[in-house]
Amino acid sequence: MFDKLRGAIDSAVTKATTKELSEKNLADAVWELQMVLIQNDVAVEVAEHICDLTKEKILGTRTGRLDNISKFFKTAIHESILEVLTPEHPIDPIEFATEKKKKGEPTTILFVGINGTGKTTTLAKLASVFKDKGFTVVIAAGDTFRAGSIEQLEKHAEILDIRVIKQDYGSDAAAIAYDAIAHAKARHIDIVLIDSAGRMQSNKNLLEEMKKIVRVAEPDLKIFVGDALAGNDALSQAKEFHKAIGIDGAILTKVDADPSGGAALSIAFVTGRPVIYVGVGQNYADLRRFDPDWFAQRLIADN
Ligand SMILES: Nc1nc2c(ncn2[C@@H]2O[C@H](COP(=O)(O)OP(=O)(O)O)[C@@H](O)[C@H]2O)c(=O)[nH]1
Ligand SMILES: [Mg+2]
Repeated sequence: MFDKLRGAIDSAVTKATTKELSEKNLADAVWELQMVLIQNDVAVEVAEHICDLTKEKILGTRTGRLDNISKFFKTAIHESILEVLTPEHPIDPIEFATEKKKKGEPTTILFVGINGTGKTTTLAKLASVFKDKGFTVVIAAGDTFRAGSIEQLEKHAEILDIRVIKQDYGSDAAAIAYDAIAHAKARHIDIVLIDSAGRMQSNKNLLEEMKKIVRVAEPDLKIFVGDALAGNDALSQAKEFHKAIGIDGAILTKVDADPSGGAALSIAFVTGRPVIYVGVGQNYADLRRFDPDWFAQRLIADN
């Protein structure tokens, strides 16, 4: 995972630190770093920010002698990446749901994102996580748009032994979400997971419909699902959804396909919302908590 970006950072560091780390060499090194970040799907503004932080850290801790320049440089990059990724408002859906359960209220989570990014699969993975932790779950079949989407959800629900609240194709997704929440309240079900249709972020009508779901269902958490392989497109999608409905966090899928990892950095920085999980495969168990420190460490090879 993320081997490409790690390799690129490593070669930038090596190139930069074979020389003495003078002011001029430092500027070159940071420039090199910025280039490899951008080449690996880190948005330009984010790459610039990371490089500024890295430079500050190096200049700030500069001693007369730099014995291990490479290690020093890597530490500065590591800290900078961590700073970009550490959210102001971290969320743990499990903790969140535990608190709401204590108050006797269901936790409602809406999944948004464009077609094929992995919303439905991710919803099913999270349903499985909640079930394993002893929560009861109901699913709202909010994608009434794409042919086969309700059946896809029902197949997951059958395997996971979870009820699906649905209506016909073409029905109002907001009404279905509302019904599912009412169902959860009446039956004391802990978690309501709301699927939604794949919306092109450029499609105004569909974004309006998304806003309607949020207005009617008032979900506790709105999670953007982005495809890590989409790189900078995933970032522009996240921006659009964030602007339209205000997301609380993101889940990045298909990270098992060894993408550069740049999208994770960009989405966290630009939306100011954390990446909560990453999808690492097609099975229910293939969902991992996203840990900024783990990610930052992975990006900095320690040879
Ligand atoms: N390799 C891999 N495939 C995934 C992952 N998440 C989803 N997929 C696949 O991506 C495709 C689209 O997923 P789906 O949930 O239908 O996307 P949706 O249109 O956003 O609901 C399916 O073939 C999934 O199996 C992941 O983390 N890794
Ligand atoms: Mg779907």
